[in-house]
Amino acid sequence: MTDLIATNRNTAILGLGATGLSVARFLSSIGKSFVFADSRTAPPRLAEVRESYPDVPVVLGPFESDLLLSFDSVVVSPGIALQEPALVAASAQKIKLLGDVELFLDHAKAPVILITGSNGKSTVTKLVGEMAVASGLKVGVGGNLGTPMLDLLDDENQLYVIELSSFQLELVTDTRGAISTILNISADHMDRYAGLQQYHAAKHRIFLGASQVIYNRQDALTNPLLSVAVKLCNFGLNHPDLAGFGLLDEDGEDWLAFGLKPLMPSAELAIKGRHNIANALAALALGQAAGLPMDAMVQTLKSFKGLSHRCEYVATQDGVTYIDDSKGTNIGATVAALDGFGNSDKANLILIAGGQGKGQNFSELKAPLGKFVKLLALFGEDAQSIAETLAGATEIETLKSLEAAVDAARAAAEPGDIVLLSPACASFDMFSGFEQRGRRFQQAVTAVAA
Ligand code: UMA
Ligand code: ADP
Repeated sequence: MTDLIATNRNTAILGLGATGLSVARFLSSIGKSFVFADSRTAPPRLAEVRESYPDVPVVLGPFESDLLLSFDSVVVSPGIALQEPALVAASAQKIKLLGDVELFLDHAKAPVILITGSNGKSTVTKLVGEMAVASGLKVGVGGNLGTPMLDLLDDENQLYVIELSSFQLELVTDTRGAISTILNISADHMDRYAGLQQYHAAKHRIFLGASQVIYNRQDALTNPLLSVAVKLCNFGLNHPDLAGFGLLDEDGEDWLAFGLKPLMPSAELAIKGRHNIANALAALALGQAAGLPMDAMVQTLKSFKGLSHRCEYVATQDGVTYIDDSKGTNIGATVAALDGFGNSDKANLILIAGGQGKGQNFSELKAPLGKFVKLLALFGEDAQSIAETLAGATEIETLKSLEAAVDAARAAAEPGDIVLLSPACASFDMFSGFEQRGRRFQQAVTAVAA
């Protein structure tokens, strides 16, 4: 560490991932010097860092508790918990801890929409981005979705649509007049938080300093505790109030509506499932808050087919349909997928699940499993403990790999059934991320037909 103390650089970037590298590019662009530190001894992007920043000191390996005490500020990557002793020590010494969100909001010159929630963030972020494009705007779309937000900064942008995780929100103190929403809250990342209350508190930081707030009127955990000065709008799958988005019954058909005004039949949405109707309503509310024209937004809802690995159709083989919901990485998402595809008259689903359970309480899956699922094929790090928790809810097999789980599902499926990969778990025990897990599922399914 002495090498760090000896430098005259006063900003440390913690984490050599997508965020850390975007922060480095940004600080370089405004002429600021920095050092890097990562708690891993061989972070995957180390070679890239050495090549791009040959003169910048890099400290690797577990953070020592006094690592950061010589800096004025520390930009913390979202994957690093604030309970890390080096960060606790720095905070106690009044060293400024910040995330990429603060740097981004300090420098964004166009209106910003901020989107968080336990599920549906990426879908809504992409949808609002497409609505903005259809309205003729130059828009930057990213954040937790993939492109780090600092890489989106462009003075020609007319709008930013940013997905935020609870991790990214932990250090946010002022969103500087953003249009902010929490789509829904159900337990996730319980391996990082002491409980739902702490996770909820992190999410609610998205409302600090917001100019307009959109909340889910059917999910009390999303309701803001705010002063009346902030403009509020809400959405939900029930009848809308006069200033909200919801569903109206028009001659026996569900229509998306704003107040008393019907906008389009829900059957014409290109994205499918009840949860996606909620996502569409949230996107309309956000777009309206940003001044997007209703016509362009409705046209987008009729054409936007959704993102890969979110309840994505893969194939039908021997009368059995295969669905890839690899992005279903928590119980709430998997329950939404089971509700969407399940037949409550006769169990028709074979669910493939498992991976890293992130400290969730899997007994919440018992009721939907009993209702819709004829076989649960489990694989991955926490398969055994999940199987023990769910014993008796339905038939359960524990398999060694995703491919073996697909084989077991295929053997159990009958014509008319649906094989659904919706793991309710993180993928990092076996895959680089949910995308790779989804691709491997699709390969295992289609390999048989080839
Ligand atoms: N890590 C260490 N030591 C370090 C730094 C990181 O062990 O010093 C580990 C973390 O624990 C984590 C991994 O490295 O396992 C990556 O962490 P990171 O903070 O370096 O991540 P980035 O590469 O910067 O990517 C982050 C988001 N990742 C996380 O929050 C874990 C990406 O979201 C996001 O797309 C990217 O910034 C750009 O904004 C991914 C994600 O999984 C998709 N998000 C979680 C989710 O959606 O559930 C929150
Ligand atoms: P996120 O970015 O929050 O993970 P995504 O839009 O990528 O959300 O969707 C992830 C998964 O969550 C989807 O595969 C789907 O099963 C589920 N999902 C999407 N929207 C909702 C919603 N509004 N409520 C519950 N589950 C949802």
